[in-house]
Amino acid sequence: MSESRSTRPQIISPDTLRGSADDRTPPEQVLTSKWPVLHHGKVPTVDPYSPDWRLKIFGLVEAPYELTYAELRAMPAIDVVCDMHCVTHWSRLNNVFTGVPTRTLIERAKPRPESRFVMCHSEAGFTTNLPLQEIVTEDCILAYQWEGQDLSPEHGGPLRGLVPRLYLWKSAKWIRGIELRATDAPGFWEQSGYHMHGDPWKEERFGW
Ligand SMILES: Nc1nc2c(c(=O)[nH]1)N[C@H]1C(S)=C(S)[C@@H](COP(=O)(O)O)O[C@H]1N2
Ligand SMILES: [Mo]
Repeated sequence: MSESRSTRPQIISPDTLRGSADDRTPPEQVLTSKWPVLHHGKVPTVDPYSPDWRLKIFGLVEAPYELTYAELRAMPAIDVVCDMHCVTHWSRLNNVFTGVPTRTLIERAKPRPESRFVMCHSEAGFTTNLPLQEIVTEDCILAYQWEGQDLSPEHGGPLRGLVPRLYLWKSAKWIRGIELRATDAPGFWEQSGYHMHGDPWKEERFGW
């Protein structure tokens, strides 16, 4: 029988080290042990092994490229231990996600020096924007597993962004691309008034 314990490197997201559960709960958030499902629109049907599924890293880079899902799954992965905070006031502590570090994926495309922001692109046109520096911290991954199981379609499977230090709307489900940019622009929720940055500790919920 094979050993099921993970031998992957484990990264602890720094906000999980703030102390007690209370200390780890940002202002005006309520803890839940369930994992709510939240998104705009229908859960897309995605076959990541179909010939047209590709993950694209593009935009203001020297070397844009695409990966098949099999190529992505073959890359070195890490486990990230993190807390999740949704702007609708629920937080869930102690999650373990597995995936490929976003920093590795982005560095491979050789961002031009003017690149300072990213736009994440998902199925059905969903987007979310972030400062480049926020998506290359060591606890950011493109995740395909949660607690050792492949992510369910409801939670963004086959692949989602994970940016644990910011509100969860910055963690794009069903992600298909990361675009490097010189300037910031509002993504899907940001166009309806959500914050451009989204730090839960500063309650950057709305307005920009
Ligand atoms: N593609 C896509 N990703 C998305 C969203 C969405 O509407 N579409 N909503 C975001 C919001 S507001 C939250 S709180 C989280 C919820 O993730 P969960 O359903 O896995 O809890 O997904 C984020 N990612
Ligand atoms: Mo959210």
